[in-house]
Amino acid sequence: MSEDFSALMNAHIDEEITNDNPKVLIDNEDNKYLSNPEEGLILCASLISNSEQIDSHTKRKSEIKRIIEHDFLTHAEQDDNTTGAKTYADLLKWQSKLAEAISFPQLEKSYTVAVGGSFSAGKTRFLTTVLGCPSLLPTDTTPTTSIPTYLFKGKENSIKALNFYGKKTPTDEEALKAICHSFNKRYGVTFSHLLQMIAVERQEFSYSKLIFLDTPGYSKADNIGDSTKNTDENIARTHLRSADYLIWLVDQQNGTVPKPDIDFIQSLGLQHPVLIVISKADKRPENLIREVIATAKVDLERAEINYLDVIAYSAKNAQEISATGQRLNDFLNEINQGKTGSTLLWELEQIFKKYDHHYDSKHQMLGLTHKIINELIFDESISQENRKHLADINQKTKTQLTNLTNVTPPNDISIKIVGYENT
Ligand SMILES: Nc1nc2c(ncn2[C@@H]2O[C@H](COP(=O)(O)OP(=O)(O)OP(=O)(O)O)[C@@H](O)[C@H]2O)c(=O)[nH]1
Ligand SMILES: [Mg+2]
Repeated sequence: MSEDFSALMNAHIDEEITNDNPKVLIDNEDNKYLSNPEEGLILCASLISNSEQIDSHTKRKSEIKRIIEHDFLTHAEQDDNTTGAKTYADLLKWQSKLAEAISFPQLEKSYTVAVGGSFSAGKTRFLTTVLGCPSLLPTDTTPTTSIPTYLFKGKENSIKALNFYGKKTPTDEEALKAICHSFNKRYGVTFSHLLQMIAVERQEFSYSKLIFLDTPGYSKADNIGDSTKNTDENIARTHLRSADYLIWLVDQQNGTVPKPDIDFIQSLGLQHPVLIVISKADKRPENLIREVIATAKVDLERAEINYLDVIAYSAKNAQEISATGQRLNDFLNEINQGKTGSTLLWELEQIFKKYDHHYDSKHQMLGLTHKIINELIFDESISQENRKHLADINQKTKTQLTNLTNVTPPNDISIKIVGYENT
């Protein structure tokens, strides 16, 4: 057996946590969820539990799930609409967006600004500093934020962890440190497969009409492998794609925006130009930081990235280095407008419009064939035998046209999802 294969087969032994495993012993951090195992257990139990009550929202969500997974799939299977698979994938994405909007209604009222970058680029510290609460979230030199964290100004000070069953658990800063960091350090467990998001609401945050999103570093070493898994890279990509605006952080030690970052940004297909921030600017003299900014601009232009600007920022000193020294603030004030309304209905309409397009063009094509054959049948130069063939073909075309009109119109499915006709 080759060395590599043997290592692979014994991977579970390497990872096993025993009393001798230093992973268990290294962390003596003063966190009540670690020092008091019962508190830790209560927190874990509540994070993993299913929603206790089936409220009207939960019922409606499962109804929509049934319509998409049963009604739509049955319809698509009986039909030859080649866009069925794509439409189904789009509907599933839409469904999870809807679930997020139901659990977290603020998302539909405000624009989201996501902060992305490689692991330990300084995303969390940057965001909490810009929002005026520097020590709110855990930051560290080891990977920390595996769960997308939404931060927004609101009427109360609260932290809620939302699991994949839709259950919200009110938590505190200490619990957040345990979830994002200490449990991992002590026991080697992460919660990213259980928690879909953490929502942090604070009265004192700046920018009342924006929702900020702190994402996991996309480039953690343990992400390499199965691209279908819910790795930090996939979590980051999904959330960064759905955000309205993106701020991308690059640690100043890179000297420019590294190629993997450029590739990742390009893969997001952004709707708005990205603001690039060279982070930890206090670690280099200002003139060298300005050189990094200039190099980054050249490299971004060469890669044809649509960027708003490149600035540098020190979260340690809460200070920006740029042409005006105010670029970040100006940008955030400019987009701090609030949304006029939810776009979910519109998005659903677009999904079905593309699906319907297949029927419209097929209808047109069959109609045209029918018309042309009709004209040919009456052409005197056509032999009796050919006329009979044409009549057969015409009959088939007619049947196809009738069948097309009889297929459950997809419109019915969209009405079922929405609960009324969305015109
Ligand atoms: N000197 C200095 N250190 C910083 C600055 N910003 C972040 N750091 C440090 O860099 C390390 C990583 O910071 P985080 O904010 O946790 O980085 P992150 O990008 O959120 O990390 P992950 O979520 O693990 O990907 C921490 O030790 C921070 O204290 C800065 O502006 N100056
Ligand atoms: Mg972080």
